[in-house]
Amino acid sequence: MSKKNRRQKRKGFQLKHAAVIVGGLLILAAAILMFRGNINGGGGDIVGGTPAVVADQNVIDYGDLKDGTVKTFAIKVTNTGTGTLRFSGEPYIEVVQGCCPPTLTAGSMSLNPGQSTTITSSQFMMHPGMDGKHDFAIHIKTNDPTQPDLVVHVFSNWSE
Ligand SMILES: [Cu+2]
Repeated sequence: MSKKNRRQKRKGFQLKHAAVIVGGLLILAAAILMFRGNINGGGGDIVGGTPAVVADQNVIDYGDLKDGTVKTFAIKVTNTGTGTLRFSGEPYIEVVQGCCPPTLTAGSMSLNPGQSTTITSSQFMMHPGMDGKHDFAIHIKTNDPTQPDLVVHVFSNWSE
């Protein structure tokens, strides 16, 4: 065998190796893509589409309340859109009038189309000296492009 032949033989061997490595990487890449696809299929983001936030009530009006009456409220929020709805942060209360707002708890921070969650308040009541008219504005901030800050008002008027 001449020197030239031997060199060509080795070159062919290396090419074969490279082909095996490239093939292996392609299979690995395909496996990773399939694995990620499975994760998405298991309740992840809906890619594309537009989320839409809807609350089951936009105003809660307790009217006149006697001081010391214990109250709580729950607001059901539904994604009626076609994309995944995400809360930009925990829903919070802005005290427009009055004092002593309750705290809020959201069941879920991310909703796929058709899914709902409930925002629940802690128990609250007013006493003499902190009674009168109250207006709590509940801000529900999401990635809904047409309604990024949905506000639900909770009105109450307390007296002895
Ligand atoms: Cu108050």
